[in-house]
Amino acid sequence: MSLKLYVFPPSPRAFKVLLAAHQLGVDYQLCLVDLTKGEQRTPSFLALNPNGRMPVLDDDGFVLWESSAIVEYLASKAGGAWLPRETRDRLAMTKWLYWESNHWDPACAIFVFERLVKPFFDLGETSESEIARGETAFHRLAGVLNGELEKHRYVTGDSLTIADLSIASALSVAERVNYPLENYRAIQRWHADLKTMPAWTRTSALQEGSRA
Ligand SMILES: N[C@@H](CCC(=O)N[C@@H](CS)C(=O)NCC(=O)O)C(=O)O
Repeated sequence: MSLKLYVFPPSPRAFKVLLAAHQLGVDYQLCLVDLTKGEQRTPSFLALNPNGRMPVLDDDGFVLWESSAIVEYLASKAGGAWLPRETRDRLAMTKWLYWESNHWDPACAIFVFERLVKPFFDLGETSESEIARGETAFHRLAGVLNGELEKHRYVTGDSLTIADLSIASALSVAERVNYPLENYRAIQRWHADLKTMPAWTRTSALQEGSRA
């Protein structure tokens, strides 16, 4: 198979590209980048991504890093309505991919680092001041997302898009990192909805299967 995804499946950022591949029906070969063994720092991996981070896509020599770029590429491979042709329609979706990369992911990453990565790599105690910083950022963003999801079923409207898949991926570890989601009923409804998708189940199985 020519399309390869270099991933560490326990990570929500790996979940994002794997979920997109599964939901969009894009075949791929999974290439494990075991972060517990430092495989992101090997010369062969750094030749693919000089940032030393996964996920990375390699489609027959075309190499992409940054998970949102990978998800967009998968959408272009899948065709159909996954990557809207009309500029305004496309950007109404793309803005959420930027929002996810620039705001949502960094806020969620605080919880993931403090409550998942630290115990996983034995990096010390959870910092309550970091969790407080995460909560401030999270509430500001969750309020925005919840408000949109009160208006329609999915993030951009009544149809599932790659924006939903990207933003929801941080929630793949929601139970374990305990995001403060109690007051966001629309996010809870949307998350529960996405969890019923066979692609979500398949991606979760990969995430769970490679947990230490
Ligand atoms: N903005 C990047 C973030 C990628 C990223 O930070 N990946 C982390 C794991 S979740 C990584 O590979 N870290 C390895 C390291 O920093 O050594 C994306 O969305 O692809």
